[in-house]
Amino acid sequence: MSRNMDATPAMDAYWMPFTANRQFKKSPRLLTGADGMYFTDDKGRQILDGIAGLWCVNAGHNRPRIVEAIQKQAAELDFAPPFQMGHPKAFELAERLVELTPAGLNKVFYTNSGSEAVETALKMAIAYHRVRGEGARTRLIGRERGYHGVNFGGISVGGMVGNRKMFGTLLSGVDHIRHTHDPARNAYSVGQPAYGAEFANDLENIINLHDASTIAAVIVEPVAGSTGVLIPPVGYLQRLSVICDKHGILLIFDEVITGFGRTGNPFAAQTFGVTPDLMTVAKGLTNGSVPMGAVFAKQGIYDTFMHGPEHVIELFHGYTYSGHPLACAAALGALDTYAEDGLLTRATEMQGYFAEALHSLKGLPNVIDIRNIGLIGGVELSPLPGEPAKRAFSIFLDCWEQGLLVRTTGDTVALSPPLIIERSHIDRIIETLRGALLRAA
Ligand code: PXG
Ligand code: PLP
Repeated sequence: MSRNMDATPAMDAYWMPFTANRQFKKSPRLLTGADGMYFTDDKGRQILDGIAGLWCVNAGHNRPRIVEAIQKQAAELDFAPPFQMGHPKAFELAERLVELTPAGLNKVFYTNSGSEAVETALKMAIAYHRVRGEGARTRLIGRERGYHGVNFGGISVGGMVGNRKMFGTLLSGVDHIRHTHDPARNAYSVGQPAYGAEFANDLENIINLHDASTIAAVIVEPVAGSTGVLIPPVGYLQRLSVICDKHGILLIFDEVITGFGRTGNPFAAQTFGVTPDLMTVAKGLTNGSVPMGAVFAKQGIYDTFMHGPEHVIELFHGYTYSGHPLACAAALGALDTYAEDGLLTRATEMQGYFAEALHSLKGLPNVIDIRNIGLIGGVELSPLPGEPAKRAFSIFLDCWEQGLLVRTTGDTVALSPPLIIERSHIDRIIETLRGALLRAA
């Protein structure tokens, strides 16, 4: 049976992720092409990409080096088993990546997504302590409003209620520190908010409750993205790191969103001057082109596992597609593109203009806070009474009609444009958003 490829496709069978399926299927938004800063939709409209796809297409869409690398790799080596075997690009990529990471984070473990990177990091942390003879360190500490993907470990340490409440009892032995969002003191901060380093002391309270000898790791996003763009207060991450070090607890930074230039450096760890013990990435690793994630580990963590008979597998963990040849080729193409265009530090150049434009939305109807760092922006709206998230979603729909893609989470509109963005694009994003906010009033 043939299908009419020009018409809207049948939509019954596909159960869409994180989507209001029934509403979408009544009024679909279909993307059919992309280039640079723009998507093309099925009606031939150009849509300005205000969110780098989903915080991932950092170099813009369809970059030639990445496209060619994928095409060439597919024709050369489609798949290589990753267990007890290797292929050259997996090693080459790891060497290239550890040139970019903060000093000390020089081992790379491949996954296929941010969610898998998170599971991997959590398992590494628990196993590391066990191998060292501290097998009682099994507790994992996350943070309220954290997002660490959608697998069981990630939603257990995560702190987004909607992502947790439907899924039973989750992992046991997990606790949470408070989030750092404090609009009473920090509303409309430009860049890092001044107040709230003391939120890190929550970790001391948790240690007092459970004892450090039971705690394996703490995981936080340096900048919480999915929960509505929460920027770490000045001194907060430093304090968290000091407390972890004092008590032998591993610090995990989840840099799935912040990695690969988003905050003005290759990694947010560099922007904030704090090096974690483990660091998860995904998204920008391949410029969003082929699914891939990774965990970076400190040398000492890797070395801890490298004991015992040499023929024995040191870490019983891995994915069929860990270090997939297409993903490695795409990532190498992405790193070349980032280097050639200077993109991993470009947010530093653009953030001043971006911040000023974003904060010009202050005072518009229903705007209650504006937050920014690097090329990340958040505009928080007051919720419609009794209908949380609806106001922001209506802004999203209006922007889409005007040819701009933004992202909303709760009642926050999030921006994370490709790092190739020019001032004229920033102007258009902000003016479109301004119009939508005025129309929604
Ligand atoms: N950790 C963090 C910090 C993330 O932002 C993940 C883990 C999971 O990655 P995968 O590749 O498994 O999705 C993410 C993903 C949004 C949004 O709208 C953000 C993500 C995913 C979906 C939506 O903010 N980030
Ligand atoms: N389920 C079954 C039955 C499998 O055989 C495998 C892998 O061999 C998996 C799940 C895990 O798949 P992946 O390695 O792609 O995560």
